[in-house]
Amino acid sequence: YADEPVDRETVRYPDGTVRLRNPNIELMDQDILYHLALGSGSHDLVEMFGDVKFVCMGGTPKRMEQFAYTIMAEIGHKLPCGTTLQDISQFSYRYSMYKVGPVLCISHGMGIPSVGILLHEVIKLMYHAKVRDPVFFRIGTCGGIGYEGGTVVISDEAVDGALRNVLELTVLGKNIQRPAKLDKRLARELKGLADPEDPYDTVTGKTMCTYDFYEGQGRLDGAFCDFTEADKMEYLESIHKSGVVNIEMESLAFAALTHHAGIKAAVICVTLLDRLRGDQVLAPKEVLDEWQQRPTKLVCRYIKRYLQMK
Ligand code: R2B
Ligand code: URA
Repeated sequence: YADEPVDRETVRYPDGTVRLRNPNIELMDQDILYHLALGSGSHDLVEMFGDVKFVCMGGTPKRMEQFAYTIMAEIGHKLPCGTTLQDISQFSYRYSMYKVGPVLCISHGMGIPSVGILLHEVIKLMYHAKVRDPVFFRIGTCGGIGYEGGTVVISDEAVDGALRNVLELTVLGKNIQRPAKLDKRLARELKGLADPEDPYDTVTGKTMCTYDFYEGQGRLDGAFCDFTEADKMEYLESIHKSGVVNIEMESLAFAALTHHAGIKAAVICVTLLDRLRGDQVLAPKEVLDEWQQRPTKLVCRYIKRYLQMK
């Protein structure tokens, strides 16, 4: 597969706006972003989204709505009197999208196929809206490998269940591979924003991304299980030795598709449990809710810094 760095001219116009690596799109009369309930013919996408700088994605609609309100307070963004935030993609009944000034907050659902479809449409949205050099974040949850629940993990690399650093996709009956690379500098900058006073650890490492939550993550508690506890522990210990610090289900597509588009991206997840100690997510709901705020704090700090520097 092509592993050369993405050449800027391939992915940007001279003014820094996103250029698509698909010649078909500019030849179309209109492009319908079906799963977002938006279209280049039906909406003025430049007017609606031209000022976007950050795209923040996370699994659930509720969490992304909460994140939108949090970032609104953090950056002091005001809504017109008497209005509330609207879910722009409400009528897709698939994903939810909120816009707070330069920040777009979108739910991506669970797993590589769901986040993959969304990324195709959001990257096209960046192109139609003529957005310049956007930065994408995934704010999520994961299982820790050797880290207790509540630890924040910044990914510096994404690998699949067999430790391969590529996203594999079957296209026209052939398997193609795209390198799953994240922006290491962005990961370092985020790590630098962790507060030593935080009552939890923030670590950086390799993230494993699987196609399943149960058997695919070596859980013994799915509806099916054809391996033993000893097999599971041998696998988890071996990936731990290879530098894997957490497991989740979207980073591979997130890293590969943003890298292919030349978009800077980072993945920040909170661990819900230490997989070396168990399989079930046992923490009470209020604790889980508080833990899930932790990755958002880093992203808020990053966005605020950027906006203050402008
Ligand atoms: C983390 O949490 C979800 C599974 O519970 C999945 O979307 C992921 O990556
Ligand atoms: N999300 C995952 O994908 N795995 C876990 O163990 C917890 C959250």
